[in-house]
Amino acid sequence: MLIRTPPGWRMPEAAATPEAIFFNRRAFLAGAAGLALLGAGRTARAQDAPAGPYPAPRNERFVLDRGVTPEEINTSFNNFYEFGSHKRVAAGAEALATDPWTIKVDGLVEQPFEIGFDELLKTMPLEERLYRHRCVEAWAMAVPWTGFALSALVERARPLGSAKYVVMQTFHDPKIASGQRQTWYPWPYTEGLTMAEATNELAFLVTGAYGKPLPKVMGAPLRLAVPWKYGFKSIKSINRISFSETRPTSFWEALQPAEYGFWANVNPEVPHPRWSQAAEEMIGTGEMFPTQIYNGYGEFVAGLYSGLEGEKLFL
Ligand SMILES: Nc1nc2c(c(=O)[nH]1)N[C@H]1C(S)=C(S)[C@@H](COP(=O)(O)O)O[C@H]1N2
Ligand SMILES: [Mo]
Repeated sequence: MLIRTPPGWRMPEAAATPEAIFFNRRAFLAGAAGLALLGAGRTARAQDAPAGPYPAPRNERFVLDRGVTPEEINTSFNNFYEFGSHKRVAAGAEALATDPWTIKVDGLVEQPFEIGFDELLKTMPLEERLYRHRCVEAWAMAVPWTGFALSALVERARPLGSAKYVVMQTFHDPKIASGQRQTWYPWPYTEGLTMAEATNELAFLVTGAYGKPLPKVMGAPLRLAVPWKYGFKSIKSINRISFSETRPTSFWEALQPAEYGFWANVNPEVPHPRWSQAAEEMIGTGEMFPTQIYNGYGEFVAGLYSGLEGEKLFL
């Protein structure tokens, strides 16, 4: 059930201020207002610029064939079942406490450990990447993510040779997440990748979007982006990363194995029982594009699947 974009969301091109211009204008206004208020008492405003690593330098290797989805669309049309099985989950997601946040790294590693999100942010090589995202419901978006390669965290975890899969989990807290009171769902949300997928350069752990920290509804403080797979693989609000010898059963696979498999690679020729995958609609603008194999990222990932033709690689 693709939810149609309400006409009110559609913005004239001119109203969609590119983020870079917006930031500059805001910084200018903040600086000007600050100077006016503080008078001669302070010599520089630079020290009051927002702290932290945003915006991070852009990795130009990843280019888009379409416009970036407007930020306000991206934070008002979401899948985050912890906060309900509809798209208007942003207000509910504000209940999630993301600071402080700890990520547990365990399973088949030399030494299990916990790491604070702040520590990750300070020590991982942050960059911005423009990625497309393709939901199995046949909608798509294009997002400037900030984050770091999942491979960098895998390296830091020092997995044992016996590890074959990386398993990621979301928090479980039914007190604040109304969706988690629906006990027939297999909480916590779980996803997994093979080690080869997790260490592919496209696999990205996201800490920010649109040059800012990630909004809660988009999966703060840490979510995955694996753009060659259907969107449900890109797990949000990760608090545990485990290494395992056995293939995990992911959230949607546990619910509907015939509809949502482990691999879930995008393929326009393999329809979902309820949605053709031949084309996609960009949220916000309603533009239609033909869907591409591996969502257009075949040059990065197609090689991961040679020899696996017997697997149910798509859906
Ligand atoms: N923990 C968690 N992660 C999740 C989901 C979810 O319900 N819970 N939904 C998935 C689906 S189906 C999609 S399409 C994307 C949506 O990401 P967005 O809301 O940032 O667009 O998140 C994915 N990650
Ligand atoms: Mo999705």
